[in-house]
Amino acid sequence: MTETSTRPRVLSGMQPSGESLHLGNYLGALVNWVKSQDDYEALFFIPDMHAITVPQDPAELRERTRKTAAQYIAGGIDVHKSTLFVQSHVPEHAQLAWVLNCITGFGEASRMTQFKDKTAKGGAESASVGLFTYPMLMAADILLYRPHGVPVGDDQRQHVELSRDLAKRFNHRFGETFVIPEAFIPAEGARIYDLQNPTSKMSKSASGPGGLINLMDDPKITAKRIKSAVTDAETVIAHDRESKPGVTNLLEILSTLTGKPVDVLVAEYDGKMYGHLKVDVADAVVSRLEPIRARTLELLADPAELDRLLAHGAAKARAIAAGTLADVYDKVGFLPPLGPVD
Ligand code: AQP
Repeated sequence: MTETSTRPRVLSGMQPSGESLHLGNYLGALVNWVKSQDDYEALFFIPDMHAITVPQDPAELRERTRKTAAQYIAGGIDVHKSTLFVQSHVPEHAQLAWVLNCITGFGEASRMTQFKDKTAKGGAESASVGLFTYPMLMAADILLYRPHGVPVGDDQRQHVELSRDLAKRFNHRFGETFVIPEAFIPAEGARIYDLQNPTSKMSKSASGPGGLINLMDDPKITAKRIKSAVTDAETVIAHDRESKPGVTNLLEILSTLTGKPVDVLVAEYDGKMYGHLKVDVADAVVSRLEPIRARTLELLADPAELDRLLAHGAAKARAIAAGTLADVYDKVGFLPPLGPVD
């Protein structure tokens, strides 16, 4: 047993599906991950198998997987404290996902809103079966490590709920196996909205370039996008998600970055113009993201070292995952394979 194994465990991941993580990924997830490292035994992974639920260019995917790992580290993940690995390096994820697929109802899987959202444009008929079964792979990602908490943004609440249901169902049918995980959703930053369409969440795949703040963008572009954010025809700086979604999003971003409660900010901006708020948000975002961007570029300059860190993380992850999978295979009644035979 390692010294860290006495602490409760958390696990989370972010898809390498874009050129960069965005501000929603950072404030909704990464900031919380970094905080969790002292109190929890933390595992963070790059879900490349989730990324291929929609078409990916193979060379780009490999590059983005490294880039995502570098952004985790640059954003504060300490590989000496936490386990950092790539999902496809740990085959137990796919193996457990199959078992979970077999205890999930088709109707239950059909109720997952992310699948509905992601197929709203193109239609479900042309979506991959992998996109449909994504939540069961995510449940496998989580349950393999028997974590107590899963630090995610608000949009992942339903998927964590499914993981809980599947864990309870499996335990009930086959005997105590999985820990029932909690979603750890931050009080602030849980949902960052698109700058041009502030009623939709900021998203790598769904947001147009003007709506996104990427960790890897040039700071000048970041500042320009914030200054061009959609607000409303009024002039009062107030927090109201229904009638002032654009201003509310900017206030929430500033509050999360500065630690000042939104009502304190609203009082400070009394009588000021939207332009003042935008300049302050742009300064706060740029000064937080710029060092992360610079460190990411440094890390990417040595891909062999990144690959070495990821291989080390995968070995640590497999040591846990293999034990859970063996337990699951035994409980569902799979015949254990003999070792090598003559
Ligand atoms: N807008 C957001 N606000 C707060 N948190 C967010 N997260 C994502 N968008 C926001 C959180 O980031 C983590 C990783 O998400 P992901 O990349 O694995 O998948 P996602 O949630 O589907 O993110 P995107 O940007 O929408 O990616 P695409 O477009 O590729 O699907 C999760 O914890 C999520 O809650």
